[in-house]
Amino acid sequence: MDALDLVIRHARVATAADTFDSDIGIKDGVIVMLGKNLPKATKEIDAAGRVVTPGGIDGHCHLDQPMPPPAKMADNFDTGTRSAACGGTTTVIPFASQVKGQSIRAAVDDYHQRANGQAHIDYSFHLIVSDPTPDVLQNELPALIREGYSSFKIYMTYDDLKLDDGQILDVLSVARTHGATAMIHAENSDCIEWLTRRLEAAGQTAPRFHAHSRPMLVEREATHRAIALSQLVDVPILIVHVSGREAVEQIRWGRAHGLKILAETCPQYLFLTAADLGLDDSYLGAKCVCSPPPRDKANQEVIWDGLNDGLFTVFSSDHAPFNYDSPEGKKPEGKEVDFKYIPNGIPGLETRMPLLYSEGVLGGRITLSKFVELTSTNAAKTYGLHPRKGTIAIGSDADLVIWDERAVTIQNTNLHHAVDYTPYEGIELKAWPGMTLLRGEVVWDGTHFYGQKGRGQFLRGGTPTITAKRV
Ligand code: DUC
Ligand code: ZN
Ligand code: ZN
Repeated sequence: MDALDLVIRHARVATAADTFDSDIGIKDGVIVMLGKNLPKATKEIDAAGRVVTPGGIDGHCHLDQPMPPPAKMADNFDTGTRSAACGGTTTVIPFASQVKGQSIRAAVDDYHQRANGQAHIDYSFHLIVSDPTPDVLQNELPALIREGYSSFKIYMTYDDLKLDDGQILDVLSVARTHGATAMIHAENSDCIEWLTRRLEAAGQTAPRFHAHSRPMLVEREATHRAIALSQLVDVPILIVHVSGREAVEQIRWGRAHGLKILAETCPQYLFLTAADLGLDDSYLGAKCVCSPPPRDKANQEVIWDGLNDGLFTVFSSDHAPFNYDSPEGKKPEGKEVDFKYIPNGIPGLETRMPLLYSEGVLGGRITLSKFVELTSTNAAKTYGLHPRKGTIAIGSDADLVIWDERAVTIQNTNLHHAVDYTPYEGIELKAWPGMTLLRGEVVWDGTHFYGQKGRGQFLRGGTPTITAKRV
């Protein structure tokens, strides 16, 4: 064989299965050798004493997704993937979102235009199905699944996106027949509307009341219903962005009954609480308005337990980037508005991996292998990207993170997204990616970002290779 392009020496390699000491030999962007004393390569990196994990896969993030005006996402594929890379993520899966009345194909074509030549890291697409017409169900979706758009999100809330139970059953049937992964946003829409009307009537419209309009009960009820709908169709589902105990209990119940319920959670449910939406009527709480809302400290512990014991299969950011001080963001048309008009979502692509590595692995809450499983391997398996992505193995893409265990304080000025705040400002971490490699090339060295728009490749999704285990 010709000389290796790159050897990473003396790495403490972590996969979802194992942790072992090895050199990593890379040729043409692919891992071709693992072992000690690998032959000399054109380029060498000494990773002595440092952990090397697979690059992160953020299986739930929103980039340059068309929004109802005046809202506009702050990150596009350029700034979003730049930020992801600097936080150790090498693949993102944002959403091609169908607008009601539009074909999904049109949404996919438009989304490719937005991504083409812009991404610094690899990317795949989920679909959002908001208008499951007969043509969508019988023709469009099956064709798109065959072409590698094999996962889609459906919503039980949000007027412009939500499906009723019959529509959900129709869409789940397509997922079953054609082997796609259905992700479900589980909150009861009618309860949210009813509570919102009551809060408005009482003049309770500050950002913090967003959390009051979406208590855990509304997530619990919808989670239970989603599980029942999945059981009726006999198809696996992935409940996304699970926030706390009540939804967790429903998922545990489903799993205990042998139902195929996968689950995702996000950093905001470990590191934020409803108090971050404000204790008074200050508008600053708008920065943390997301759905479901963050809960309380006790619920954070429930989420940690679920990460540790395998209830959660994936840990994603749900990065939904809106500037705080912007008429396109949290202040629509420049105004401090009632909570129901605040665009939902918080930024988190860059901080997802460091937060979980620092507080999870170094904080002694989860093992290194569990970290790899949650941030990379299981997303690759869920969306049909494994083993090309999501592991450190011969034949896999050389998407790698070399970790620096050092004190870092999260400050928005040091992040690389285009959002004017981070909800995690001031949190002290014990680690940050010292180097991120995409297919063998250094894209982040701990200080500098080596961007190359268009370096990121589009990845077709495939058949899931993960099953929900009893927990
Ligand atoms: N909730 C979502 O469902 N999507 C984006 C952001 C959010 O808060
Ligand atoms: Zn959602
Ligand atoms: Zn989302």
